Amino acid sequence: MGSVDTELYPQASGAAASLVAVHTAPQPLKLYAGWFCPFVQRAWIVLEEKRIPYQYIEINPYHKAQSFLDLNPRGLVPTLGCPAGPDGKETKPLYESNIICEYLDESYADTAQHGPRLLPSHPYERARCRIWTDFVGSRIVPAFYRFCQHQPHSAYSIEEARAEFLAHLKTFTAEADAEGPFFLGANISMVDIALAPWLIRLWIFDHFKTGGLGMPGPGQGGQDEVTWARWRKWAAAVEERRSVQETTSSKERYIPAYQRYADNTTQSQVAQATRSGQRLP
Ligand SMILES: N[C@@H](CCC(=O)N[C@@H](CS)C(=O)NCC(=O)O)C(=O)O
Repeated sequence: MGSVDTELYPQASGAAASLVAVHTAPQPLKLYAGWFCPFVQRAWIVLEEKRIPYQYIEINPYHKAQSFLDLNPRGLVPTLGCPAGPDGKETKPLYESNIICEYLDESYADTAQHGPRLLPSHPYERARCRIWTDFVGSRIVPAFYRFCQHQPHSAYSIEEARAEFLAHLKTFTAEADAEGPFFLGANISMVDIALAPWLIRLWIFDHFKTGGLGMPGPGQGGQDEVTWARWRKWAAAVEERRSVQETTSSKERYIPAYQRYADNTTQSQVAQATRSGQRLP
């Protein structure tokens, strides 16, 4: 059953291929990645935002090599190989995209070298940043897959899946700083990065799903017009970001990968969890 997923296109393409090409040389910090993976893209965006030296290593996580399982028993990308030991020569693994992102922000904290921190320094702001990063992972991302994997025989309707997804985006946007353009204000932060990979994949609903994404266009938001206008401002700022664009592959390579989600045939752990109503891996 897993074979459908092992046939994925083997490497990054488009802008992401150019970025990979300049990150193939060995480095103490290693990103074990799948070019197609939105969770990987979070960590990859952080590496780029903070101008951290790293080596990009392409993995097909649906075809788990023992050497990869030795690093991450969950067998998921992203996995980060971190310099460890007294001389930094040992490599120790980390996984879970949001945790990797925080680790990178903390380890490369010199703002002169690595730019503004991605987690605010004030404890209250930092906690708020975590609430909404968690909201992305616990509400928006699961609703994205329920909508994407909806089938005519699903126990819920596509209208329900769409409404749930859009409602979560609205709740998120209503909490954003009024001016922005980013969630916390003028600077990009962890919250923006947590959602960016799914933002740039929203086209898949118009491409694959009857009725499409269904987000109201300019002037069509009714009583939610202000919120949707704020969403568009946020979305434009994130989509234009160099780190987001350069970690994105060509659309035609994503189409077969997401076809499997849209047809609900993929055996990825994310898809299986979605199908059985369980928490995402
Ligand atoms: N919670 C994990 C999820 C990572 C994840 O699901 N990655 C997918 C690729 S997009 C994967 O490695 N899947 C392998 C599998 O499903 O067996 C994270 O945030 O890093």
